[in-house]
Amino acid sequence: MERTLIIAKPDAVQRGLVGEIIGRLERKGLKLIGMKLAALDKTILRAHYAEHVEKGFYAGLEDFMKSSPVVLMAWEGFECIDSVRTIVGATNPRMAAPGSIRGDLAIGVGRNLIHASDAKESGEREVALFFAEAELFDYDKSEYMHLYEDFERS
Ligand code: D4T
Repeated sequence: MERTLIIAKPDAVQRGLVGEIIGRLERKGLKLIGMKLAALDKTILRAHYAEHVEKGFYAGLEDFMKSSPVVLMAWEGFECIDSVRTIVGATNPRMAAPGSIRGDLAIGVGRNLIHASDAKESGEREVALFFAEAELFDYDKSEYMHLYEDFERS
């Protein structure tokens, strides 16, 4: 099963949209395996956004990400990276499909509500960056037999 890191960004917390985001991922059938509120600092943001640190928008992104607590979540599911990226929508909310979180609920690129890992490797790396192993939970989800074929559940 793949893991993805979801960050409900400061705009999601301030706009009261954390429950909406969690609800959409729950309704898809994904499994929440870790969750906490956190204030992110420069060091962890620079590690998380390493590929963007030299870009023109980075300073504003870092200030924004420090402006309020965020909700950090780890979710698990069969090929969940792609399905979550589809639920989240395009980076620019104005181009995001209707029905996606960003398409329905956001406007600005720098206020796009949510981070979601973009590949299997980044999902593993990002979950490990924000969560200790003891903060992640392995448990049975009884609905799995109604969500997955056998080969998808292994
Ligand atoms: P994240 O990483 O937050 O899930 O967003 P995406 O994966 O969809 O987009 P990204 O990595 O390209 O951008 C990271 C983060 O930077 C903000 N951003 C991005 C911004 O403020 N201005 C910009 O021009 C771009 C491209 C939004 C998301």
